[in-house]
Amino acid sequence: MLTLWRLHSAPRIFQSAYAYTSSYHSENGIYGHRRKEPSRLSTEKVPQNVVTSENFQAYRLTEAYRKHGHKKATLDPLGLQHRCGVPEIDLANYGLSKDSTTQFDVNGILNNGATKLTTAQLMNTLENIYCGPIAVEFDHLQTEEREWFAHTFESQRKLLIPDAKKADLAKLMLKCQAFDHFLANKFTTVKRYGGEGGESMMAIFDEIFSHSAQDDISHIVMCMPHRGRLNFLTCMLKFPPVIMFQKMKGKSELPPGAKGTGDVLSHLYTSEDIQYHGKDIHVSLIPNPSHLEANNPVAVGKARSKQQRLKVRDYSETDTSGQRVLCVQVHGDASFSAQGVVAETFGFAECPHFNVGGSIHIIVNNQLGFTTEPSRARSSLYSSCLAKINSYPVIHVNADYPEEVIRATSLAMQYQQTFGKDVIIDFICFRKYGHNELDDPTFTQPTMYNIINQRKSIPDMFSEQVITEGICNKEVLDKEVAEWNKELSNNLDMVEKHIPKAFHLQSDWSVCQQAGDVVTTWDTGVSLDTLKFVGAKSVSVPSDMNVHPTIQKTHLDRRLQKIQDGGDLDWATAEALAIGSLLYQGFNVRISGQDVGRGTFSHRHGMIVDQKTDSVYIPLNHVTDNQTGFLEVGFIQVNTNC
Ligand SMILES: Cc1ncc(C[n+]2csc(CCOP(=O)(O)OP(=O)(O)O)c2C)c(N)n1
Repeated sequence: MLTLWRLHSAPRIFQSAYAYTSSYHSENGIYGHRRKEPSRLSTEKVPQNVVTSENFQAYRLTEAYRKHGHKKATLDPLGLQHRCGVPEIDLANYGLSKDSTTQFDVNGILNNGATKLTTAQLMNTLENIYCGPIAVEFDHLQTEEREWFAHTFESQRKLLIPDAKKADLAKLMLKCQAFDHFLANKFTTVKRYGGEGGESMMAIFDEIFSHSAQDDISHIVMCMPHRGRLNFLTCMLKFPPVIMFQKMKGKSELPPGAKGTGDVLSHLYTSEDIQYHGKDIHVSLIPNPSHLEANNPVAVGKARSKQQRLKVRDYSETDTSGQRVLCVQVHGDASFSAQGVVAETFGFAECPHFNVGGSIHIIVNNQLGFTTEPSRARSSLYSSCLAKINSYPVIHVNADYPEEVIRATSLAMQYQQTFGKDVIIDFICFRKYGHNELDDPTFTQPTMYNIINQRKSIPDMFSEQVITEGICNKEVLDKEVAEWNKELSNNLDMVEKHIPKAFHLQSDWSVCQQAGDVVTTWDTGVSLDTLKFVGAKSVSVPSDMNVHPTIQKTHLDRRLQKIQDGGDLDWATAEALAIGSLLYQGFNVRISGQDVGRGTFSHRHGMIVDQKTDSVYIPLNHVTDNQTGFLEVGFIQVNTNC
């Protein structure tokens, strides 16, 4: 458990956070809704020394960095993001020169304690604050929030993280890494969606719990997709590894005799009391559905119903300021920007009877959605841009810097607690392996994985840092990992004997019944010769193409063999025959969605990526020389023949 560390005791001013007076008919009070006071809507406070003096240029430059500094920030641990220049922060635009010796009075302009700065000093200070491993987007906030944000971010930018906290974090991340290594060794064929490349997300959770304890939050409701979920469950939420191991060995998490097979490994969930700073916090990590982001509104709804039970916020007869219940929503970068339910949930976030006083959003941004790159997954600059529909602030942070991750989280918590609104942490990391560990990401991202395969892990880098800084010695860290490995081994030994307890269809759910079986039959008919012809074409590529050797062997060669043998066809081949025969007859076909080129289960390979050039070839668009129907992967096309 990490030590007490309080950055800032922010006053709660929920009642002034709303810009517009609600015209809701129940303004005088109705169950589950309390009227919010209108915002002060103060006009922007231009510092006095600016209005009257030559400091105006310094003020304008500072404002430019506040707005545009994020575009220059060093956010990508892989260094792959192509960032163009940021002319908005060029000194020349403000009539300033680096070489000038004139000193500006920045007291009241900048909030980091500086008073007199030359142009060069001011620029360096602003670069350090706004263009480093944390970047903030807050220009779109309402005025009082914007002022608060600039002040808090600038004044806390370099706040020291206590040594004990750093040591604890190094241990926590090493445990997280050791857990992945343990699973990789003992369960070689299991899809675990490991946390490797994003281990510093544990720093976010830890900081949220730590702040929550200090802010008297007693209940946290969380939703979270697959990535790093098993690590979080075991390393931080005390989930018994033995149950996980049983699941990995093909056993059900349900007790013997229970009707049902349980859910998949990455959907396991828990409800647990954890202790921080001597206080209990009840954390519910709700079940994870396959359908990404579908559990977001469920988490918000659950948080609200807890507020009802505890009679706080909208349900309190006296006090609306106490939070007590916090909703934390974890997302993937591709799903956050792609899934409509995220926007829908934002749509309700500030509405009467839906508002929960703000959620903390964490986008675990590993810069890939399965096989899909950001440029093909969204149209916005950042995955997080959707949050601006409600004018929520966004804090981007580079996962390679765990201390910065703590600072980013602290800022997010302070904002949410101060204004009772949502805030987004865009945690930019990477994915050490494929979407799951059985997947080969070099099929589709050869260049990116060249970089990933050559770099050090985040826990190892941070451990080296704390050792070098003399905060912790190697033996202590090694011992921590050894003890954890022993605990995991002991749990593994218990797998055969452990009997899980029933937790499904209990209490309120006892009225539910298991669904019966469903049988589906279908029929189709295309001539065998056409199918054989199309099938062979679906795996033909130009002779000079550099095909990934695995795809050559397991996809192209194997399918050709199956077609020749005339049997034992797999799903993807059947699909290729169906699509190909339509194209052959002149119909267009489009498949829309992320990963449709390669296929979610690495089965389709409708597009083949050249291993040297990253260029893409779609075999089914070359079935005949005079082909008129084409396959389109990933895009929408308006055509009555589709
Ligand atoms: C609604 C929905 N569409 C597609 C999928 C298939 N799918 C599973 S994970 C995944 C990629 C998600 O990418 P991202 O949100 O960035 O999370 P990551 O896996 O990279 O952590 C996809 C497309 C799904 N589970 N749910």
